[in-house]
Amino acid sequence: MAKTMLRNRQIKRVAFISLNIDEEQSIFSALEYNSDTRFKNKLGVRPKLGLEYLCAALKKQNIESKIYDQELANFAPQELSSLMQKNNIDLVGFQAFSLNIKSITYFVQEIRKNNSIPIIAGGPGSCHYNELIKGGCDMVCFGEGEETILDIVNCYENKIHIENVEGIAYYNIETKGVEVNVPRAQIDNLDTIPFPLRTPESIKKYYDDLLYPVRKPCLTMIVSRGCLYRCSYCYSHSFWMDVYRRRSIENVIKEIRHAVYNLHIKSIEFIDDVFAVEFNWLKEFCEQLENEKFNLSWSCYLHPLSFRGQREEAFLIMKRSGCKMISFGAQSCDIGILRQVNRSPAEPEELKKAIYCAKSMGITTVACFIVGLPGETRDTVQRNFNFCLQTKPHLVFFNPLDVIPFSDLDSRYKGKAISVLAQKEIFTLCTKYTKKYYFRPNIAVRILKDIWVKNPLRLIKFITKFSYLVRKMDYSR
Ligand code: B12
Repeated sequence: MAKTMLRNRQIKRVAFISLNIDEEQSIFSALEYNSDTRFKNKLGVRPKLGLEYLCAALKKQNIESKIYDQELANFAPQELSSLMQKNNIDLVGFQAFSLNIKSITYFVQEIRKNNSIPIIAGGPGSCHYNELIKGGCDMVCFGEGEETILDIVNCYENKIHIENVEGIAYYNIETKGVEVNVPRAQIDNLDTIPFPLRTPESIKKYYDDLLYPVRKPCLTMIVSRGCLYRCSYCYSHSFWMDVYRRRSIENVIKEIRHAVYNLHIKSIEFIDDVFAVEFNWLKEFCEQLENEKFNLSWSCYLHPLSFRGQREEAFLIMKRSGCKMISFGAQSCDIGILRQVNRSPAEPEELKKAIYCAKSMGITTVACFIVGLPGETRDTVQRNFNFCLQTKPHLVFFNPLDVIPFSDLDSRYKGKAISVLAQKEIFTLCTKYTKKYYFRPNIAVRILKDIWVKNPLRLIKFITKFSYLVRKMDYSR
């Protein structure tokens, strides 16, 4: 626990920390290995968009901030602690995921050894606020952070009382307990939020070798917050309080224009849970993007039911405006499983049509499956694999189910077994089917052809990295 409330100080420099989500990698490997050996074969490192938004909010108040990304720099806890001291940091903010809570508390304790500065956390892992505060964080921010971070700064500068900072939990030094303040209303108009803070240099450091159809430098962007779906294994809809908000087309185009002319980007990865959602918005957006003649390529995530009924028209306008790759969150093709996770039994048929439709237009397709959902058996996984062999998406992923704390699935099963498959078998099946898919000569040739057509310069890199990773792949490690 934090021992004192470190108020009455000026906050001039803020450090946001993004740790690896793998605890062992985050704490122990960072101590043992240097970054070159550990990150050589990573397929990609994405910008931390949520933190870039926070940096922009602070910049508007003339507060300097910097993102320390462990995926790029591989700092050990002691190193980070010294950096905070050396760089005269006044406030440290960790981005929390359920999977890195322990690492955060380890880093917090290390930072506290050399620095008497406030340490806060926020992000999707904020639901673990008790653990974070008991682990040494002074405050935890719930939900979106652009307004809260400014109030937090004001609180440390004694301009606002801690009890009046909406949307946080904090350690009360008087009661020695954790207090939870009233929630903060979500920002009504997303267009009022400053664009994420990026620089040409920061963009160059990030890459995703799987996104082979798009050219670098690539930017991640979102056009909405929240998700209209309520999939039981996902935490996104809860995090965004079951509200879906979208930016105006003008606002998105303005951000793109700025990125094209000032950051010289060549492509965009839209990382909304489900991109666009409404056909009319999509149509207008794509038309405006095409008219601007930015010559950008882009990718996005869609639901199997996205633009059902108008799919052909939707994919065509997407393609015309530069869409090169669509990832579908398939999760399962078994109707019983889909029903159990609050998804529609119509999905497998619709997904099939979506994959065929996108491929016929020359758009690269990706299908992602989760192995281990309720009702999963060896047979259902085999059937998902058969579905892939039949529809032949360019890339296919079989990921083991990670039960996200506080998700609907977590509350329903409360630590009990979710399917008849043991964890080890789930890992084995994911490894086996991923390898089986890519080792099929017709599948491998199809991917290589697609790269050759869309981005031949990526061919050698993709082959070396991807084949290494598929060969070495073992989810159980
Ligand atoms: C795109 C995406 C990815 C992408 C890119 C992530 C990235 N680095 O940008 C990829 C595929 C790489 C990815 C990876 C992972 N993801 Co992800 N991802 C998302 C997704 C769909 C959007 C994230 C996003 O950009 N949101 C938009 C920005 C604006 O919001 P934000 O990041 O949450 O930030 C805001 C607030 O959270 C807050 N905030 C954030 N950090 C901090 C810190 C402080 C100090 C403060 C005050 C506030 C604050 O302020 C920000 C601005 O408002 C979300 C679902 C969703 N819609 O949120 C899942 C989601 C966040 N991911 C999730 C998970 C589990 C992961 C992985 C751990 C998966 C894994 N097992 O590897 C990794 C973690 C990797 C990492 N370190 O980033 C979960 C998190 C659940 C949880 N409780 O931990 C989510 C909610 C989806 C789900 N399955 O339920 N992800």
